[in-house]
Amino acid sequence: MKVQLFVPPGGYFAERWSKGSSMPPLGILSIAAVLEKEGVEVEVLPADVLKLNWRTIRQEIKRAKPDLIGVTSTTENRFQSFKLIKLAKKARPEAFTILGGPHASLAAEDCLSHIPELDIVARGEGEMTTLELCRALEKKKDLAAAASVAGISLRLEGKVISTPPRSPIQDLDSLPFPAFHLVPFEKYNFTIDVPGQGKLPAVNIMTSRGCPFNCNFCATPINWGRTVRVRSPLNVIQEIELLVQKYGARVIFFYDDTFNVSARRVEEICDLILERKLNIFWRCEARLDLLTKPLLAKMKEAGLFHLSFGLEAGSERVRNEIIGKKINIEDFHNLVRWCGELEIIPNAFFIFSHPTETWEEAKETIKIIEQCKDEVEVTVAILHVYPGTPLEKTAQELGVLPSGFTWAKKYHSKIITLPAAQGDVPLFLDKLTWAEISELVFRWSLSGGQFSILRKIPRILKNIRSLGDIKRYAIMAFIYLKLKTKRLHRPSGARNDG
Ligand code: B12
Ligand code: SF4
Repeated sequence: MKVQLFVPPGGYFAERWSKGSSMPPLGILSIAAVLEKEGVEVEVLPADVLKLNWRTIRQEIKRAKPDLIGVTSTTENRFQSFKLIKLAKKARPEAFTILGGPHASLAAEDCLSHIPELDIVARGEGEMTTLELCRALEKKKDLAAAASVAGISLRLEGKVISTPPRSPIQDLDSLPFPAFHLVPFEKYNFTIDVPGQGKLPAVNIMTSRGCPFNCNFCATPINWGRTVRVRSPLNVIQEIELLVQKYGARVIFFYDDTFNVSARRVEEICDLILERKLNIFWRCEARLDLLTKPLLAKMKEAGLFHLSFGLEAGSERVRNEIIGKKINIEDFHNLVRWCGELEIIPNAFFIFSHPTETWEEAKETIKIIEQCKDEVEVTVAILHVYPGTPLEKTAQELGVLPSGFTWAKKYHSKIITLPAAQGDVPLFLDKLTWAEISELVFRWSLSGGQFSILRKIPRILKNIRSLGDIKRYAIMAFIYLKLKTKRLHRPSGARNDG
């Protein structure tokens, strides 16, 4: 069996994330590592950094003559992934096509029902699924042979069927490290600015899978499960040593959904970083209520300089009852204070337009942002709907996703998207008007947030598809100008606490 695994061009990495943050795709590199270890011939083609276009992708497929062609997908880049699957089938009809990643996992039947060129969807973890598929298809080059493999959906005799879910990999240490050597590592331009050090070469790493929490908009508890599986501290350190020694990493970005789910494990990782004098800087994403000041001090000593966490909403009702975040505001303020004392950059995530969120409640969020903007790096987003999440069900009930909606079709007149911002992913709008949402976003950006409407104008114009889009962007422009004028005419020292 010969396998080719693709990151599609455009979308995911190539556009929004290309300037200094393009990073290796850990998912398909982990699959490739397992295949390689088991003697299956595998190639990884990240079309983004290899700058492959549709023509050169076709040539690569014709050259390699693979038996299985796999593509990774997120909801944001799904149309590029679908296009690649279609192209692959056309270029090599005798190969099986397979789609994996968060989007395909959570919308498997939707993908298979609408894309005839797609043979298989891998749901959830792809390492063992792909290996077992190779073994099954090697024995018999017939799609029916794949039906014995757990964790897939496929089309058999015109009907989409799903095999039972695959049990999660319990021992993550048993997996080889991602096959970084299969991608042109030097082409990844991932650097991170470290205070006092400038931009340093960085690498992404995942040390756990799953999240015990259950926020309504999040794909992780469904995709990875609510039982968290963790790699041992030693195994993590060995990967960091490889990244430092072989790939020149100076900054490690722990992308775990909840890096600090076990305080003890974080402490042990810190101890090993210090004992082995790795001399790295690192950042991570954490649950803010699971941190204590002593643990944070230890993390700082081991190189932590930047800490991201979600508060999501200022209103306690919205945060805890609607989203299910279960976070107290006191824990947020304590953490911000500790970060200040320890010289760690706190980075808080907020989202506007939750189900049932009123204007008064949304203003509680902007009030917190304006209060803490000098000490905290703030990231804001408008709520988007992703497949498989509890929010998707709410969106269906409220008609935000109309009946007949499919993730596989590019344009649906009843869906509101901001293609110039977060791709073709539906926005969730409930109680807030578009003018109110625009005001929230611009109040954040005018108080120091990084959102430049001027920079986005060419993309906005390129992506306009309907009268509704024109109306929404016009409202945004009007609100922006109104706030900007108000700001210019405000007496110095006046507070914006509306
Ligand atoms: C790192 C990361 C990023 C990085 C990506 C860098 C990179 N090169 O990977 C950056 C910062 C760019 C990013 C951006 C965004 N991200 Co992000 N990101 C992540 C994060 C935290 C880790 C990804 C990762 O490395 N996972 C580890 C690997 C091992 O897992 P994996 O990629 O899923 O792969 C496994 C399986 O999915 C499967 N698989 C994957 N591909 C394939 C292919 C085949 C053929 C097969 C068989 C199997 C298979 O097998 C793999 C091994 O088990 C995930 C959360 C998570 N827990 O995964 C969110 C996540 C992927 N991001 C998400 C989102 C929403 C975003 C943003 C929209 C955020 C924003 N507001 O801007 C953007 C959109 C980017 C885009 N255009 O798609 C969502 C995606 C939901 C969805 N339905 O698509 C996730 C799941 C977070 C969440 N909990 O909701 N992200
Ligand atoms: S948003 Fe974070 S805490 Fe909430 S379920 Fe997702 S990964 Fe877990």
